[in-house]
Parts: sequence; C-alpha cells; structure tokens
Amino acid sequence: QSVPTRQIRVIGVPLDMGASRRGVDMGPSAMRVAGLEARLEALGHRVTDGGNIKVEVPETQAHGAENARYLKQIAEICTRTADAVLKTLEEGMTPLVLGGDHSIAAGSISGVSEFYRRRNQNIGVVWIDAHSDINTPETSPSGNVHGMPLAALLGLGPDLLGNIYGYAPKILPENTVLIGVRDIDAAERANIKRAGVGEVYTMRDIDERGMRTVIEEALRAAGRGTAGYHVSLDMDWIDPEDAPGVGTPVRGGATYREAHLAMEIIADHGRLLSFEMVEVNPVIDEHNRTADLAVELACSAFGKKIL
Ligand code: HAR
Ligand code: MN
Ligand code: MN
Ligand code: MN
Repeated sequence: QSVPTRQIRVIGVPLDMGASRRGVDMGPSAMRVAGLEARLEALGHRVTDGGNIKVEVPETQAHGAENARYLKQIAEICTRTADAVLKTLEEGMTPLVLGGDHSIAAGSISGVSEFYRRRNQNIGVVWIDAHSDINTPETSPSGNVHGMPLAALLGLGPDLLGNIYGYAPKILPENTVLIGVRDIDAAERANIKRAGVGEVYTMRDIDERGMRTVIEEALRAAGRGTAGYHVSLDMDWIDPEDAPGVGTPVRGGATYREAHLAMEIIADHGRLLSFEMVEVNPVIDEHNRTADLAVELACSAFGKKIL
C-alpha cells in the first residue's frame, strides 16, 4: 500500500517527574523495542531517531513546591523538547514525540505552536485522554504536573510551563478539543469553562454518537482556520483491558477498534502536524503490549490501512 510519504523524526522524552507513579520514563524505550521505526518505515515513511531529550533523574533533584512538584525541572525539559520539535519542523520533518508523562506536551506543543506563529498561523490541538489535564497548581488535587499541561498551554498557568518562548497562551481554546475524557476533577470542570475549550467529547459522547462522528467533528474544530493540528495521545484513553501499562488507568476507555478508527480517520484527513504518545508505563505493563499497541496506533495515524 502507498501512503503519502513523510519524513518522521522520533524524539524521546524519558520524563516521569510529572507523575506520582514511577515508570513512564521507560516509555520511549518500550515503544522503540516494539519496533516503532521499522514499522513506520514499512509503510513507506522515512524515519530517523533523534534520540532522547536530556532528562535528569528525580533522585538527584529537589521537587520544590508540593502543589507542582518538579515544575522547574519539567519546564526546562519542556523547553528542550520544544526546541527539538521546532528544529524538526524547520527541517521539513514530522515530529513523533514519545513520553514520558503528559507534562511533556507543554513542550512539544509549544514547539509546534512557535513554528507556525513565526508563519502567522495558529495550530489546533487534539487531546485524546481519559483526563483533561487542565489543573493549575492552585486547583490540582495531587500536585502532579502531568495534570496541568493543557492549562499551561491555554494560558491558565503554571506560568513557568506556559511561557516557553516568552509568551502565552500557545493555543486557542476554540481549536482545542478533548476526546475520551472520563475522569475530570471538579476544579478542572471550571477551568474547561474558564478557558473556553472549544469541544469536549466524553466517553458518553463516543458511546452515544459513535467514534466516527465524534472524531470527525473534533478534527473539524481543531482544523478550523489553523495550519493543522498536533495530536496528543495519552494511552490511558484506551480501556485498561487493552492498555494495562499506563500510569493512571481508568476503566471505561476506548476499545481497540475505536482507537484504531480514530487514528485511521486522522490519517485520512491529512492535517496532522505532529504526533505524540505518552504515559506508557512498562513497569506495570504485560509483556510490552501497551507499547506495542501505541506503535500500532501510530501506524494507523500515519496511514496504515487494513486493505
Ligand atoms: N486530574 C488528576 C490530577 O490532576 C490526574 C490527572 C493526571 N493523570 C494523567 N494525565 N495521566 O492524563 O492529579
Ligand atoms: Mn530509519
Ligand atoms: Mn494526560
Ligand atoms: Mn490521562
């Protein structure tokens, strides 16, 4: 089969300081072991691995304020990630970012946003997750920064994370869509409203209206008036039956086929600017099958078809 050929650069971000459960720092390695590069190349893409962003080991670090632990270190790592993503786009390649906990999205999306800002264009964000990750240090029940990246990108804070390249917000609420959410804190609900997030599709929406309708509608909103969109795929979106190796499993997630369909439709639309997969936790996975599924889903998002 032939799919539009891309030059893809893999960027690993082995960070787990944003989460309280340890182990997602091994996610990039697990997805590489699952054959990410070869399997994308089998589709006809040219894939190079840019290696990992430098990430300090938490044991060597002071975590700082309890309401946003390791925020300073995470902001630095996100700045490095943003620079790597920006450079990748400048070289005409598609970034494929591997996490790591979801706080890395504050970096990757800042990189994409900065690339297009310099060209007077906005980007959309398709946030696919069981969680809405829109806490601020003030509203977070846990102090885990992986629950905050969307708030940072939309300009609600924390500033250290939201102000990479010296300005905020990075993304427009009307071009930001949430898909598959089912675990939202009370204060996050208020933040979603306050930020004015364009469209939020819960698991109920997927159950009632079907994945196809939901994803088509979501992609339309993310793509309206933008250069295209970044897709941020938190593997805890998928039901723990199929993706047990994630930092924070929540039952009632997308099925295997729903997840593939969503990725297949993303490929069909052809407006993907960059892609990322986060929260793969090999420590609690079963024989690397969550990482393997992540790679399968990346293949679907990059154009793999059944026939
Ligand atoms: N909402 C909770 C908090 O802020 C948990 C969210 C973080 N979990 C994730 N992100 N895996 O999607 O602590
Ligand atoms: Mn290669
Ligand atoms: Mn998340
Ligand atoms: Mn999540």
